[in-house]
Amino acid sequence: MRENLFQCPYCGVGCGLLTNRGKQKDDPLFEEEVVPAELKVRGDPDHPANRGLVCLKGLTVPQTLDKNRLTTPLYRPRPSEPLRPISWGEAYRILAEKLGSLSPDEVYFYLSGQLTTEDAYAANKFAKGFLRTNNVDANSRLCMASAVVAYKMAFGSDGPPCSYEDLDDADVFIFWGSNAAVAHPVLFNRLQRRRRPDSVFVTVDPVESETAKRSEVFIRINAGTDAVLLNSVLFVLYRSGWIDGAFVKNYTEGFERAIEEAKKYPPEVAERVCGVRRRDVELLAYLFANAKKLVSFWAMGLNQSVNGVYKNLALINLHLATGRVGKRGCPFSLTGQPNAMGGREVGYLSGGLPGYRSVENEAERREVERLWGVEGIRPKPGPTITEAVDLILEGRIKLLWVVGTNPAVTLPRLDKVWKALKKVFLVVNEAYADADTLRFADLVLPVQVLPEKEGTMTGSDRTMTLSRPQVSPPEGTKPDWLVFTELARLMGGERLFPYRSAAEIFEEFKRLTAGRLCDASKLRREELPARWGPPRLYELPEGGFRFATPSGRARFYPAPFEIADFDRERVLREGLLAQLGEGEFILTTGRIKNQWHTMTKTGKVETLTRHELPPFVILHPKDAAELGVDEWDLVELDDGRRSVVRAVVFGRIQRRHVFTYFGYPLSWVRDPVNLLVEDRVDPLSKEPDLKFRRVKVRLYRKTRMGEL
Ligand SMILES: Nc1nc2c(c(=O)[nH]1)N[C@H]1C(S)=C(S)[C@@H](COP(=O)(O)OP(=O)(O)OC[C@H]3O[C@@H](n4cnc5c(=O)[nH]c(N)nc54)[C@H](O)[C@@H]3O)O[C@H]1N2
Ligand SMILES: Nc1nc2c(c(=O)[nH]1)N[C@H]1C(S)=C(S)[C@@H](COP(=O)(O)OP(=O)(O)OC[C@H]3O[C@@H](n4cnc5c(=O)[nH]c(N)nc54)[C@H](O)[C@@H]3O)O[C@H]1N2
Ligand code: SF4
Ligand SMILES: [Mo]
Repeated sequence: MRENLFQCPYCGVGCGLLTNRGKQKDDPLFEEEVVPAELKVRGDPDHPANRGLVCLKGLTVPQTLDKNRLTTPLYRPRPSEPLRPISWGEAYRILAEKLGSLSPDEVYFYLSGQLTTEDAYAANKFAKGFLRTNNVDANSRLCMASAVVAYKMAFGSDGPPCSYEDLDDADVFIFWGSNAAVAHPVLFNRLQRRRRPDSVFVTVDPVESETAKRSEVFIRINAGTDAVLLNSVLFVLYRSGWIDGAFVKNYTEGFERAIEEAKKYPPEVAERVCGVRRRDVELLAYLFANAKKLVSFWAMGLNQSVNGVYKNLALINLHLATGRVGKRGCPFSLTGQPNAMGGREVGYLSGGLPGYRSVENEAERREVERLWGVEGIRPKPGPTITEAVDLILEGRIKLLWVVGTNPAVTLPRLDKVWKALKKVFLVVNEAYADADTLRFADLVLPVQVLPEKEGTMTGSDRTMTLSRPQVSPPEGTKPDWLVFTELARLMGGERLFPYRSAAEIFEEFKRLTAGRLCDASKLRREELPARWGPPRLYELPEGGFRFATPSGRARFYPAPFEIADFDRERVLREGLLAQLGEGEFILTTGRIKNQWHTMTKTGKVETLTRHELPPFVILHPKDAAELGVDEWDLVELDDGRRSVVRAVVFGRIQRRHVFTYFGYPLSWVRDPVNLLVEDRVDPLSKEPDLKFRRVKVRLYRKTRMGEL
C-alpha cells in the first residue's frame, strides 16, 4: 500500500499524486500528522493514468484544504432564521426524526461523481437498501448519462471498450465536442508527447478551443447539429465503398437500418445544417477509412443535448462501420469527474444497483437484496434530478439531501431550482462555508475531502486508485460514508451498516461486483492502482469479439437528428443559422482551464485565479461589429424570460454563436448562465440540453478594460 498516494480529486483522467508524507509507515520521513501548508504534491511516475505528469489544478490541491472550511453542523429550524452551529448528535437526531416522519417517496438524494466509491456506495445503500427509495440521482445525469445509455445500447454495457494503452500507438485522434486540452490536460499532454509527424488531431467544436488550436484540423460546427455531420460521414463511407464488410458481418447487427437513416444526410445537408465544408465531411470519412488506428474522444459537446444519445450512437456507428473497435481504434467517452466511473459501478443513478445492475431487472434486484440481506428494493427507477425539481415544486418531495454537488449553480432552469431549494427541507454535506447551495440549506453537515480521507475512485479507463489520507482533516468533520453509517445505526440499521472503516465498505462493494462485467472482487486494495477487466473489454483472447449484448454482437442504430428551440424540418431544409432573427444567437457553454466548476476549491488558489478574466462571453468579431460592441463591452444575453450580462472577448467561434462558462459562483455573478439554460432533456438518457439555447444578444453597456 502506497501511504503517500492519492487520486487527484478533479477530472476523470484519474491521476495518481504523491506527497512528501514519506512512502511507507516504516519510512523515516513518514509523519502521521501533516498540515496542508506543508503538503507538497507531484505526479506519480508509476501511476498508469499519468506516469508522472500532473496539471496545475492537481499541483495546487494542498492550497484548497485549509480555507473557509466548515467544521461544525449548522441548522435553522425555520427558513427565516440564520443557520447556527449544532452538535453532530443533534444533527443526526433532527435527520432521524425528519426521515422517520416522511415516506420514502418524499425523500430525494442528489449525489456526485466526486465522491469516493465508498461514500457513493454508502449513500446509495442508505437510500435504496435502508430507506427503500430509488429517489437517488447524481450530477452524472448532467454529465455522462448519454454516453452510458449509448454504450449500453451499442455494446450491451457501459464499460469503456479500451484503455489508455490503446492511445499510445494510434495515429488519428478526433476530439468531438471535447476540449481535452483544458478539461483532461494530462491525457492531452500524454498524446502530445507521443505525437509523430504522421499523426493527425481533429477537433469538431463550435468554438476554436484550446484543443482546436492544437489540432491539425478544426471543423467548426453549428452547436447541436453533430448527428447530421456524423450521419453524413457514414453516408460518404458507404458511398465510397469504405465499409469494413467483414467486421460488420461478423460482429455487428443493424447496419442496414443505420445506413437507411444516414442516407438522409448527404454532404450538402451537412454543409447547410452544420455550417461545415463538404471537404471536411470527406476528410473525416477518409480518416475513418484509412487511419492506421483511430481513436475518437467525446465529452459534453455530444452528451449534453436533447440529441445526446443519438449523437453518441452516430459516432459509435462510424467505429463499427470501419471496424475501429480494438486494435484499429476505439470510441472513447471521456468521463468528467474523478469518480463518475465508480458511480456507475456503485449504481448511483436512479435506476442502478451495485455491480452494473439495474433495479428493473428482477434477478439482479434479488441478487442485491440477498447480498445486502434486505427485502423490498423498489423495482422502478426513481425520478431524475430535473424531474425531482418539479416534484419538489409540486410538494411531493419534501426533503432533499445534496452530497458533493452544487445545484444552486449547475442545474438548468435555475429560476425554478432556486424556488425548489427554498421550498424543500435541504440537507447538504459540504466542505466549504462559501458553497452556493448552502444559501438555501436547512441542515449542513461538514465533511472531509480528498486527500484528508481514505477512499477509492475509478478513472476514465477503469483504473481504480486507493487514496490514503495525506493530511489531518479539520476537527469536527467526517467523511461522507461515516455520516450515512452513523445515521443508519441511529435509525436501527446496525446490521446493514456495520462499517468501521472505508476499507470495510470497499470489501463489501467488491463482493457485489463478483461475476459482473466490472468484476473487482479479485483486486486487492493494497495493490491498487489496478484496472478491472482486460485492456480491451470485448476482444477475445483467441481473436474476434464478443460484446455484452444478448447476441454477442455490437449494435448499429439509426441515429436521427433532433434539435430544440427550432423547427427540425426547416433546419434540415434551410440550415440552422438561417432560422435566427435579428440579434439572435445560439448560446453554448463549457469549461475554462484553471477552474473546477463552481470554484469552491480552485477559486481559493491564488495561482489559479490570478489570471482569470472577468465573467466573459466569446463572440465572433464580425458579429460584434454588427451589434456595435467592442471587446470588453458588456452584453446582455436574453432568452425572453431571464437575462445574463457578460463582458465580450473576441474569439474564433462559429458565427452567430456565443460561449460562456457555466460555473461562476454567486459571489462572482448574480446571474449564472443556467438561468437561461432549459431543463429539457434527451428522451433516452434524461440528460439536459446544457449546451444549446436560442438567445438575443444586445449591448448592455460600453466599458473600458480598466473598469472591469
Ligand atoms: N479545467 C476543468 N477541467 C474539467 C472540469 C472543469 O470544471 N474544469 N470538469 C470536468 C467535468 S465534470 C467534465 S464533464 C469534463 C467536460 O469536458 P468537455 O466536455 O471537454 O468540456 P466542455 O467545455 O464542457 O465542452 C467541450 C466542448 O464542447 C463544445 N460544444 C458545445 N456545444 C457543442 C456541440 O453542439 N457540438 C460539439 N461538437 N461541440 C460542442 C464547447 O464549445 C467545448 O469546447 O471536464 C472535466 N474537466
Ligand atoms: N450550462 C452548463 N451546465 C452544466 C455543465 C455545462 O457544461 N454547461 N456541466 C455539467 C456537468 S458535466 C457537471 S459534472 C456539473 C458539475 O456541477 P457540480 O457538481 O454542482 O459542481 P462542483 O462545483 O464540482 O460541486 C461539487 C461540490 O461538492 C463539494 N465537495 C467536494 N468534495 C466533496 C466531498 O468529498 N464530499 C462532499 N459532500 N462534498 C464535496 C464542493 O465543495 C462543491 O460544492 O455541472 C453541470 N452543469
Ligand atoms: S489532469 Fe485531471 S486528474 Fe490529472 S492532475 Fe489535472 S485535474 Fe487532476
Ligand atoms: Mo461532468
